[in-house]
Amino acid sequence: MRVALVGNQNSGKTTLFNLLTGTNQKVGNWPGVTIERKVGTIRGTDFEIVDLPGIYSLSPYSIEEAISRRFLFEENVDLILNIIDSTSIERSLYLTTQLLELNIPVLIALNMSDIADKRGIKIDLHTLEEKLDTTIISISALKKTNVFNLIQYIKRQDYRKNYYTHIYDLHLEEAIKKLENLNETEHKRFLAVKLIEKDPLFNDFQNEESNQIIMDISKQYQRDMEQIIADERYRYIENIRDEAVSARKEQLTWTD
Ligand code: GDP
Ligand code: MG
Ligand code: K
Repeated sequence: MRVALVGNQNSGKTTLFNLLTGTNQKVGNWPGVTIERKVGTIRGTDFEIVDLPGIYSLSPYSIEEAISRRFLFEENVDLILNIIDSTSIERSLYLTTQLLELNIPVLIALNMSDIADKRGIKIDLHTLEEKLDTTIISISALKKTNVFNLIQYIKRQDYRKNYYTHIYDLHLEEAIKKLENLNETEHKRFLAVKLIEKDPLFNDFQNEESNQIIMDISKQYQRDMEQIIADERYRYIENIRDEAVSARKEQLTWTD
């Protein structure tokens, strides 16, 4: 069993990693770069956990993103442990919407719950779980709150394993479905979205049929498809925020 710890910079990844592994960890570098690579074993299990570089997206634009993406694609990851800063859910969920498109279960650790509590930010976990179709556990890595519980969930593999939260409008979802049916890769939905975005790393997967589907969908929008996909992600995230998060107004940090 292999777990990948994924999240934004400063979401508390290293703090959580240290708690989950204790002294059972090795530090090195990712091949060819001087970015730290930590691997360990989760306490009370023989599950391997790898601390991936802090990222905001799975686009191909930075070394950190490329490392993370390659790892998730090629290294037989059984579970993505996605750590999120509860005080900036909106920013964090942008990455989450991409992780959910991979054919890998995602368990969310909603970190910094101590700060959220102090600021009066209230998050309806049940609604958030329903909306994202995934299992969410509120923790504070700093205060060690609920971390033992999190380990139990991982150990018992007690999390939702049905993927593919539908987040786009009807036309896009239709195009994605058609593209998914054209390929036999492991991460069909992720690939379908990347083809629509015209992500250069997936050029090899283009063919006549996929190009036709993408031309048809592009005609309907008349704008850059990568931007359309990003807009759709944000629209979905705003909707989730409106339904699942409440706070004293002056404490909200959505727009920074
Ligand atoms: P990383 O960049 O994702 O590895 O984040 P770190 O683990 O280095 O944490 C970034 C900062 O947030 C550090 O100062 C941590 O002590 C702090 N931090 C991490 N988790 C929590 C938490 O649950 N509550 C609070 N208040 N601070 C935290
Ligand atoms: Mg770190
Ligand atoms: K998934």
